Amino acid sequence: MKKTRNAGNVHYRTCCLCEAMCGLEIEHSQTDIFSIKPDKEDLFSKGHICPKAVALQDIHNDPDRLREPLRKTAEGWETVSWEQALDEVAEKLKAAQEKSGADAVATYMGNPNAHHYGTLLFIDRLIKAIGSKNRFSVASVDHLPHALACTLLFGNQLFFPVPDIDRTDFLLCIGANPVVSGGSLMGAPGFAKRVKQLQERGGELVVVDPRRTETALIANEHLFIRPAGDVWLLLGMTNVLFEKELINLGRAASYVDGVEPFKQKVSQFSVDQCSEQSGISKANIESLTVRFASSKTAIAYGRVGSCTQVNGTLTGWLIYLLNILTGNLDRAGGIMFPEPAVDLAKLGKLSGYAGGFDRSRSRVRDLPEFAGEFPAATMADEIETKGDGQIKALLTLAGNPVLSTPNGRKLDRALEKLDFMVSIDFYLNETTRHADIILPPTGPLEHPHYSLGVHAVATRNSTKYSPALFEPGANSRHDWQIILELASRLEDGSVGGQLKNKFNKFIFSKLGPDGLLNILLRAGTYGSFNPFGSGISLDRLKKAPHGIDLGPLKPALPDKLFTDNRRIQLLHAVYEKGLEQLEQSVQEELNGEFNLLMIGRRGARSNNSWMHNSQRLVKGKSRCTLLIHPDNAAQRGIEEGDLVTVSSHVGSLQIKVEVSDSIMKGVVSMPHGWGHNREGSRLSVAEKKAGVSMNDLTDEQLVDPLTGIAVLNGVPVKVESAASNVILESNNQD
Ligand SMILES: Nc1nc2c(c(=O)[nH]1)N[C@H]1C(S)=C(S)[C@@H](COP(=O)(O)OP(=O)(O)OC[C@H]3O[C@@H](n4cnc5c(=O)[nH]c(N)nc54)[C@H](O)[C@@H]3O)O[C@H]1N2
Ligand SMILES: Nc1nc2c(c(=O)[nH]1)N[C@H]1C(S)=C(S)[C@@H](COP(=O)(O)OP(=O)(O)OC[C@H]3O[C@@H](n4cnc5c(=O)[nH]c(N)nc54)[C@H](O)[C@@H]3O)O[C@H]1N2
Ligand code: SF4
Ligand SMILES: [Mo]
Repeated sequence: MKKTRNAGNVHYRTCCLCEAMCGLEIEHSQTDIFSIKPDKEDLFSKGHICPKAVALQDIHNDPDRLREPLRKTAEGWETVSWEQALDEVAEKLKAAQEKSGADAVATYMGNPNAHHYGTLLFIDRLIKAIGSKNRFSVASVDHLPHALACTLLFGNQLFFPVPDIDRTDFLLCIGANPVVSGGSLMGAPGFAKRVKQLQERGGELVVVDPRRTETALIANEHLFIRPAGDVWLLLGMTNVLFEKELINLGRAASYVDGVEPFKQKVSQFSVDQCSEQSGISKANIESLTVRFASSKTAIAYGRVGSCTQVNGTLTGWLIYLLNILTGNLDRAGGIMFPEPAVDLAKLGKLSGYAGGFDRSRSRVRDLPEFAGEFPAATMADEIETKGDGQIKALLTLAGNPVLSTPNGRKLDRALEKLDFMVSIDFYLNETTRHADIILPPTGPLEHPHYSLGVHAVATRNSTKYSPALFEPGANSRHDWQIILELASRLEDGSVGGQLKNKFNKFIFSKLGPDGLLNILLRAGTYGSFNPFGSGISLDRLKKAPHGIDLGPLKPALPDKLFTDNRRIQLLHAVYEKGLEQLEQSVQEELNGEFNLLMIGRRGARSNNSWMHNSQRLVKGKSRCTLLIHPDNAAQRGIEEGDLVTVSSHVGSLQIKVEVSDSIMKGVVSMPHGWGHNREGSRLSVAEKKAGVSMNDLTDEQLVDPLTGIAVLNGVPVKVESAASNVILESNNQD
């Protein structure tokens, strides 16, 4: 049926998909969306938008999106009522714990949770009600090294210094591609435009990446770096700082400890050695350091490529140190701490989520806990290895670990061995197909939105509330409602416990996320409980559909530090150990079979693993390709568009190649989040453009041993022509 336009219905909201927090203008009727455009008046994003936001309507309308709880039976999936589904889930989880102990139930929390204030505000109750040590999340395939550094340096894993890109003179971008990603731990809509402004004011952007990325293309300089060589570049740079007496802590000198001991530790690495190991010439390391240190203001920034790699833990830390040693922490144009309307870091501290490291070890591989979680790279081991503490049941919440964690095939097999699995998710996908019960929450346009998590990492202070666009169906539940329903069914059954439980249930479900948000806004820096005052409150936000600007980032240290003594200690045991191990490590020559290093690549029309069911995003030629340097292609007799076999220590797959000198010699790149052709999923569009999963090649045993952060970049692989393979195989059969 042709849609008729009903002009006048315009809804403003913040896109919930990534950290750029773009303001959207959605033209709609009661049931249909006519258009999704940038909200030019949005005070934070100022008219920026990307193709993914337009696809929000496809998620909303997707016939494959689950709208009722599903239960797996021998004959296939059947729909069940919410009460029945929730009761059964609670019963099965309790049974697993009664039989095998509290740790028998594991949880895995995925990326979209970071964008849901309802989940962020209420998840603590479910975690505590389950009370298991076996907790996993996306942090250990994402930003764990940054979060650990923030814990150790600044006292809180949620207290991130963010690049003040609009006032800087120099931006050093290491292993991030914000032109495509929108910035991460750096909410930066319209990044390319902001780089142009930086260059117009005489500043520079330097990109360090094994691929000439979309961000590198607009940079003043791009340096190819050997995968995982960043730690050497950074050690080289800090050494040059010391040698050339360019250390200048500025105001931070009064609250930073450990500069001298740090100098001692790093001086054992010569700049020559650093150059050799990173693949960046000594002259380039020196020039970069001098330019960085002599810029009026400068930022060193790193993301996914800098931390999901074998030296990720040290790299994440050294990036912050480079800022501190050059006086760029907590000053305009450097890295600064946002002052959000609701302070996530303070909330985290209050509820016991400020960090904590190595307080326990994982059972099978002895990997350290961080912030109460074990590395996702060992989840399959904990399911498969018998003994006390073995995982028997699993709850996944907004996560697709089969496609997003290393050696996804191993996890895929392990999930089949569970006694029980429940997924809170609205897609029947590669992971949730293993569940016994799926509890689907409302879709992205059916609930209000407040960027509680993302305001905390934004490049400017602002606040905005978006109401729901569409009423959720009568038979649907929000994530937070599902979480609370499950929590109350799992909470302590003693008399005292029951009373507390009833009280909690009453308070929380009465207030809901909005009631709680209102209290937190009023209690926050910009809020007030005076009903006649002008302080920020939910009511005030509701009257400001384009958001409220709260100004540029402001200096906040040392007062806001979460460390016990309000000081920053540069050196910590884990980093000292890392430096010792690094000194002993000689870079292994890539010899024998697996002689290329594979890295990742995010695409503008892709959002991790879960938006490929939008025809609008996946149409056209496949973007799931392997990038290879012309020399490496020629050596293997491979040409543009050929199908090749890529193998690693754990698996092998076939993929088409793009031959290009935008990728460094010796390195290949493919995107993650593809591989949608698994039996039993229900993704009718994605299945036709399935692609292959990069994480069928990444190795779950390959982690940075300091923290267990997964190695998703710098994975040794072999690439050969699939055609020659076929001939070889048929030759063998002859
Ligand atoms: N379009 C789109 N946007 C997204 C997402 C998405 O899937 N699609 N995902 C969102 C999420 S969850 C996140 S966390 C952010 C991530 O945001 P970014 O980190 O900005 O995004 P990536 O594309 O992963 O960038 C990593 C870069 O590191 C490079 N790299 C790989 N290995 C190394 C190395 O050893 N050293 C160095 N120096 N560089 C290396 C890669 O070539 C790549 O360019 O993006 C968010 N935004
Ligand atoms: N090789 C490689 N692997 C990577 C990366 C890489 O760069 N390279 N990047 C890593 C990074 S940075 C990240 S963040 C992870 C992502 O890893 P995950 O979080 O495990 O995976 P996503 O693809 O984000 O899947 C999100 C899931 O949540 C569901 N979902 C979406 N919205 C909602 C909602 O509102 N409520 C609920 N309950 N469910 C929802 C989707 O259907 C999907 O199943 O992948 C990591 N894996
Ligand atoms: S850049 Fe991020 S926030 Fe902005 S429209 Fe795209 S997905 Fe949404
Ligand atoms: Mo991420």
